[in-house]
Amino acid sequence: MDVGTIWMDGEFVDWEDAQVHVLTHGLHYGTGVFEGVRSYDTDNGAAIFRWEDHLDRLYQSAKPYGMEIPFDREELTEATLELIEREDLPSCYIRPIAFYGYDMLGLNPGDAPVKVAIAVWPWGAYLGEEALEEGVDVAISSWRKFASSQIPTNAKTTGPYVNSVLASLEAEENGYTEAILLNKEGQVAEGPGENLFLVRDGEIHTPGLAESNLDGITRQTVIDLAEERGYTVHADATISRGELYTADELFFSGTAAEVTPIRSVDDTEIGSGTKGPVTDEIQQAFFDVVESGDRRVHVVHREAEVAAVRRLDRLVGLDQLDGGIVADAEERVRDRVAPLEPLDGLVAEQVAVECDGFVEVRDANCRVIYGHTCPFAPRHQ
Ligand code: PPE
Repeated sequence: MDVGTIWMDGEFVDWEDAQVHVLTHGLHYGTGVFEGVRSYDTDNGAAIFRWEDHLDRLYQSAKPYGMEIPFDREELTEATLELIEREDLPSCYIRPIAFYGYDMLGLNPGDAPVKVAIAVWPWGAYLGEEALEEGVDVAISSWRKFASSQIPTNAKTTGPYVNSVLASLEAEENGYTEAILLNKEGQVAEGPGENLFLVRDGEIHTPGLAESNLDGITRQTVIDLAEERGYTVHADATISRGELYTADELFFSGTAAEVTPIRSVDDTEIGSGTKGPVTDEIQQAFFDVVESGDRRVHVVHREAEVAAVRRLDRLVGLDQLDGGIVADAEERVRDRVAPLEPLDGLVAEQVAVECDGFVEVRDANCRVIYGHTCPFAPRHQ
């Protein structure tokens, strides 16, 4: 991996120094939680897609394990932005991980320190560039997805990923690109690293979260995009194995996999055996959103943010900018971002506007140059 710097426990360290002790709790018992996030290179600079939601899930994943992540959202955000800048990787995959380090071995992590690291690296199409167009050949795994009564399936925990590893290995050994796992009851759960969608008679179905799958952020994005386009989406579906073979279309969703069509299951061709029209439309909509850097993407672009902060103290006519957006925004934005850079009295050629659920930075012509969400409003600001 051609990466120079990794952020670890509050510091930027060289690749070769990002090490842990061999008696690390997380290594022995899989007691770590992690995220997979993508940043896209957009006209507005590096845009980390739904970063706030990934942070939410990281902190939530830690809860069942009694793990207190000793860094707050701002610190992890700053570290990630700095890494992207240092590595000059506006388009990259981001891997934050928190795990129990070494104290004493034994199942209960007790006083083991919580270690945190973030790495960024270039990662192209997860299942291959061609897969995005042609679709992938998948097989039903003989391994079942672990049930949420055994291990929380809404947490992204390192250890349980051995389940996904087994399914992936088996699929590849048998000549398939990817697997689909059924849950304990024998219904469709998800892929080893993807959620699954089925199209039938123009309607879209995806296994509900009670089917022991991860609450995928891309899954929710796909649901939103499909509903916006007028599709009926059954997001609480129970899907039987048999329904897969007779589907009009199937596709995977995930941060790494993005929106990848499935062209066959167990050597049975799905629909026309290539990317179907609904998958195509959703895939297009997905890439439009993540690559455009528009307000529906959580754009986190340091240069723009810092520039905006610098110019805030000369803010004028704020409420005229966007049809009466709140006039007290100046104060709130100042509170939120002031620690990044001291205000230094530059001319107000850019302004920042914050109102319920989003932050925008506009240039002198009111063009949005930095935006934080809209339909996918972050739950935290
Ligand atoms: N299910 C599983 C089991 C899963 O690991 C992922 C993400 C998803 C669904 C989709 O979730 P989301 O990314 O929030 O839409 N898998 C990550 C890890 C892939 C890997 O090989 O590592 C990812 O896509 O980043």
